[in-house]
Amino acid sequence: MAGNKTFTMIKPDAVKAGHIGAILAKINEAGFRIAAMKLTKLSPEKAGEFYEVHKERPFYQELVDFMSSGPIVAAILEKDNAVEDFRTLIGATDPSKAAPGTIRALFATSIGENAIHGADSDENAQREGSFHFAATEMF
Ligand code: IDP
Ligand code: MG
Repeated sequence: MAGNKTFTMIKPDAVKAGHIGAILAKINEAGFRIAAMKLTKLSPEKAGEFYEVHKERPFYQELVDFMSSGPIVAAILEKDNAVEDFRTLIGATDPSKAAPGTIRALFATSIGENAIHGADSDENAQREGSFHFAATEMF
């Protein structure tokens, strides 16, 4: 059975561009409840650890540099079928291939600086949520 929680980050490009409010509005309109949320900044070490699964990919260093370049909004979101429905809401990794109306189609500028992260499985949503939040910060 699909789980009801996912993990997201509004990435440094979208925070810098002033899109936090507009992105949260899309998330609310799509029926997600905010279970945890904070404005924070990843150190290069923490960004490297978060994206460890990609460490053999050619874009790894670029991704770590970008994700530690400025503040992000980290959040745990709740909804039935959360992981899959949130991936649909954010759209394809490459914004030029993202469906119209998706968060990446609206706010991303490139395949690297693509505005938002969404966990890709229930297992990763759990791992990524616990990476960012203590149990006392989850509601
Ligand atoms: P996803 O975020 O849609 O799940 P992944 O393949 O898991 O995409 O890649 C993680 C992140 O790495 C992407 O969101 C994007 O920021 C970055 N990324 C992915 N592919 C490229 C690329 O070809 N060049 C630069 N950055 C990339
Ligand atoms: Mg991914």
